[in-house]
Amino acid sequence: MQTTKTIFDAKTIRKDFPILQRKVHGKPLVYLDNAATSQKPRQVIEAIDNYYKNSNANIHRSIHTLGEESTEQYEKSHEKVAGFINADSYQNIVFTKNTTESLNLLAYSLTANLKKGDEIVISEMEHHSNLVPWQQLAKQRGLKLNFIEIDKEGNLSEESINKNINKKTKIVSLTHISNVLGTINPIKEIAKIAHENGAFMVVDGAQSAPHMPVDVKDLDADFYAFSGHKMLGPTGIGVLYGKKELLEVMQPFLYGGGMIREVKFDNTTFNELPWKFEAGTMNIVGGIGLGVAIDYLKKVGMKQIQNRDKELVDYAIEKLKDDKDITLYGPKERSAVVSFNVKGVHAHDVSQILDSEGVAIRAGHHCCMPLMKVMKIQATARASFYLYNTEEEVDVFIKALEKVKKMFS
Ligand code: 7TS
Repeated sequence: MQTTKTIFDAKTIRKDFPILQRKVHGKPLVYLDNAATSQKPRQVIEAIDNYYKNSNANIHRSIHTLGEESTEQYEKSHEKVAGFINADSYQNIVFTKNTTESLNLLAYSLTANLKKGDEIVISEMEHHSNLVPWQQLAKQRGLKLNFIEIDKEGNLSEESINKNINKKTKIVSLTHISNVLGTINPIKEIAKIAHENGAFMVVDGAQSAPHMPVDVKDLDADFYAFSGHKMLGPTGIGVLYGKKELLEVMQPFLYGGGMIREVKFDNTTFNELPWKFEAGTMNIVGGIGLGVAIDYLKKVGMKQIQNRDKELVDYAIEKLKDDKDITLYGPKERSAVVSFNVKGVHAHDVSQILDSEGVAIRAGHHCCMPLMKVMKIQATARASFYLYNTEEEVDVFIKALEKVKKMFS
């Protein structure tokens, strides 16, 4: 049997990312802030350039060559996204601005029938974009927002899952992977519990779509939200996957051009899926760029990317775990994220000193202020990896941390 195994070579992959050639403060850039946004390969950059140079036109309206080329490319991207997460068709794929907008869309459109006292379940580790929309909705509509607790290691507590999801629960909305702890949540098992209780399962896939193979059918997610910019695509393009029968009955989130079938002075009928949810001129080039990013990720292989992330994260943790000046956060089994603090040094100072060595990490609350409160800390420093990172870069990062410790000793 012929094998189609791709040989993973970060050094070759790096050549596709022009930005990785640049220097910061005279040092080679070591980009370890991938959980915030990924860098872009030249294939994506060139596709954007090529689109504006050759095919730019609005979609779904003009019957001229450019209009048709543009529409075809944009629609094709929906198909690519559907294939990437094993959705049935492009009709399950709504393009949005980002994960945040996808989740807000749900907070508006999925909740029309909720009554006072109905419950929504999220967790203590949610990003603000999977917390604030539900919290504000709960306040406005008299709903109850419950939080699944995390255990000491940084996993969702099984006991708390079972306690919080019950017959009063209408929506369970959880992150697949924590952007702070790297925890990989057992979504498939939780979706089963949600469904047994008659609730919808919403998944925040901002950190999982870029880093692991995702099969929305296997997860049995009712909705799955993610952002193009964290997975080699451009900023300003995001995705909301939804089961067709649910999207069909949901009211649109935004009204206007493009999302209609027929408008009369006193009534409007809406377009078919997914266009019903894509009002106004969309981020056409962003959608096309995301399609090219997906081509790139598929060529490398999501399973291989997941394995490579694990190699890098294990390598970094192995170097940090016995250091008495470093506190590490998060479970052993994790995605490509290492959150930590250096004894006696604020995370922002850690980040600033690392930057002087060319190393880009993020420091702060990572848009998870309630999680910081649970962990009884103000902030963490966070290194996050992706397919173009190397062990040599991890070594530079570790060496830069030595400088931090020396400066503060
Ligand atoms: N959900 C999770 C789990 C995230 O990590 C992020 C972004 C979002 C939602 C929001 O994505 P957006 O594309 O709509 O902004 N996380 C981060 C981060 O960890 N650092 O910067 C952004």
